[in-house]
Amino acid sequence: MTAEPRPQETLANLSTEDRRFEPPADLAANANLTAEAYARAEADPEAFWAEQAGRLDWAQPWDRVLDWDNPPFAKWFVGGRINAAYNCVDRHVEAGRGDKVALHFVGEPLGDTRDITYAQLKDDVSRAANALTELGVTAGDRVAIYMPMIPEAVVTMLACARIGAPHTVVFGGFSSDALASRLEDCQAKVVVTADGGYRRGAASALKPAVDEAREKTAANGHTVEKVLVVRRTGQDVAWDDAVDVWWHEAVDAASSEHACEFFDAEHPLYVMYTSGTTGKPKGILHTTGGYLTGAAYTHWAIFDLKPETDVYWCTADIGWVTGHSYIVYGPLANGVTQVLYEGTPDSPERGRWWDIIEQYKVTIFYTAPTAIRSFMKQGREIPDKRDMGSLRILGSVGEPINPEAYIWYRHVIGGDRTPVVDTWWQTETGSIMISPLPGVTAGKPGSAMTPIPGVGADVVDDEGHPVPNGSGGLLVLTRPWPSMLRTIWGDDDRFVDTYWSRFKEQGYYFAGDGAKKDADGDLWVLGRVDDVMNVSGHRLSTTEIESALVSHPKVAEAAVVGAKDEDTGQAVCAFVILREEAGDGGSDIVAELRQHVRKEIGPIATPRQIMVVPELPKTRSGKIMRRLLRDVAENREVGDVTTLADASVMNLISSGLSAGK
Ligand code: 6R9
Repeated sequence: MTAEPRPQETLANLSTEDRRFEPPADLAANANLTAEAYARAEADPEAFWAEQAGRLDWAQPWDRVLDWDNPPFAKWFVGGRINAAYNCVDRHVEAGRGDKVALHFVGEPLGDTRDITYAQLKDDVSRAANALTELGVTAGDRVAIYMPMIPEAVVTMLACARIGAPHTVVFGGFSSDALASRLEDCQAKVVVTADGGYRRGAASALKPAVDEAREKTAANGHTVEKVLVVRRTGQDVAWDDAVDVWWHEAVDAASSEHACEFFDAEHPLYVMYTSGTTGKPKGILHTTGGYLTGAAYTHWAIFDLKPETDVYWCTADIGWVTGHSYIVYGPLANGVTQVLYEGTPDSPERGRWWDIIEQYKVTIFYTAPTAIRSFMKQGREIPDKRDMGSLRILGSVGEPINPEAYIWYRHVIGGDRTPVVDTWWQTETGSIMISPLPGVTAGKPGSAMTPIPGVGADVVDDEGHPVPNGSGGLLVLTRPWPSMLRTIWGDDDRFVDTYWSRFKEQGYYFAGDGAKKDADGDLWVLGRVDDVMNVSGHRLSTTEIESALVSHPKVAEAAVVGAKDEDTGQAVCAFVILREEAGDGGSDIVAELRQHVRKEIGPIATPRQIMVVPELPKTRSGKIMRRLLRDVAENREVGDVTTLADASVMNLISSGLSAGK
């Protein structure tokens, strides 16, 4: 049954959420995947995955779908030969779709737009492939990419794939230290960068960080041989003739003819570093055939993609896995037209995203809950001024989406026409694993619902037994899947330890997330297990309490951490940002919010402390860095802030707190 949308102020939390949204009838009638796919995939997963691999063009077909003889080291589509760039570009041109727009590039400066067709993209990728070869890159060499969200970043990734050189994209907001450690870990031979990029109306520099990182790696004995530099902002850059090469000289002069070589299905495609909770970042290795199969299939199935008519937009950065699978590899393998946006959501003004949707008539939109909540904070007047009637499917990724944010997204952005697909996956999984299907599933706000056809997932207890409906436990994937990580770069032992040792006996992949099954057996991801608190022996989810806080009409955003407590083991500490219209919240705001959580979840969840703050510390991919908030809550010196999108946020929080005391 489709529930009436309720106003955003309505109280709701994960425990009492009972709204359901059926798929729109016309979408269901024309859906790419229907309910029958679940049983078919379950009956013979390998046959199902082989069918999905058939979406791609192979130079040589595989002789074996899965080699799982030496678990957890998987080989998919054994013996097959394929080129990822050929599949993302050439084959569309060869099929007569060369004039179709691949990328509607929207730069941050107003009016800085460029449409790039598949035929142009093919020429650009070929030129870049020739230029990289000229710089000495051969199959197997690693190329680091440290760039803003501009077409050249996409072109470089595909050029690397085309010549079999695994890329490692390092987010442009990362520091030179973070860049240096990644360059060293994967021994990158070449770095592709830009002089800078645009952020919030100003040019910010990138090249100096590359210079610094190169010095640091040199001091540790690793030489980056060449740096290829795109001129984006025109700002002054230091130049070393022996190393630095301008893109507009090397690439523009290169030939647009490039015969592509086909590689083994298991040839490394890329390494993506994840921000591990502690210690050295993990270089997650993805290979070609299986990864591309997973990205193309899920993008087609979960967004019900109609490549002829859809205009797709994913707001992720390509420095994040979502940008890899759902800007570059999935959408381009599927030949859709998409928007590529360089900037921030609110520059030069707050309606920028909605203007882009209106202008390009975007039909499928994929973003993160953190963005949705910040728009909620600004109020619906801004999106309401735009016509977003083109939208037909909305996606969410990156963290659990609170029911309130889901409802607002569906209601205000989607005009109540659009299913919301809450997609659970990880850098390690390569593609979406758990999600509703927009033409099949009656969505529940806040639930990622069920594993998609082909994927096996479950929630288990500490011994690895599936928990009954109505209970919580640990999220596992129960069988291998094509886009699974193959190892951690250079560290097979850590790969086995981190993901496969906890449920070794069962052979399950341990995702590191807590989850619960509701009465219907649908899955609710509760967040990282290290974000699950234990208060007086009770398991409490940070997400659940955050949801309760956000359901209060005065609260825009909330982050909850468990801080050490003498009495209860851990205590709940909450950081909240108030909605603009709530002003300072009034003198009783803290008591009011504590009472609210008490009422919503129960006395056990009542925060010991609630701190009203102007901002929350977030990574570039929008994840709240709870580790830093835990430092504040436990009165420690704040730890490493290098992966924060904006490192000054912690000062803002600390100074705000001391001023308020
Ligand atoms: C794609 C991506 C992975 C972690 C994952 C989980 C959280 C992602 C989620 C979600 C609840 C969702 N996560 N999607 N939690 N619901 N729909 O985000 O990859 O950066 O590797 O993060 O993000 O905790 O384990 P990555």
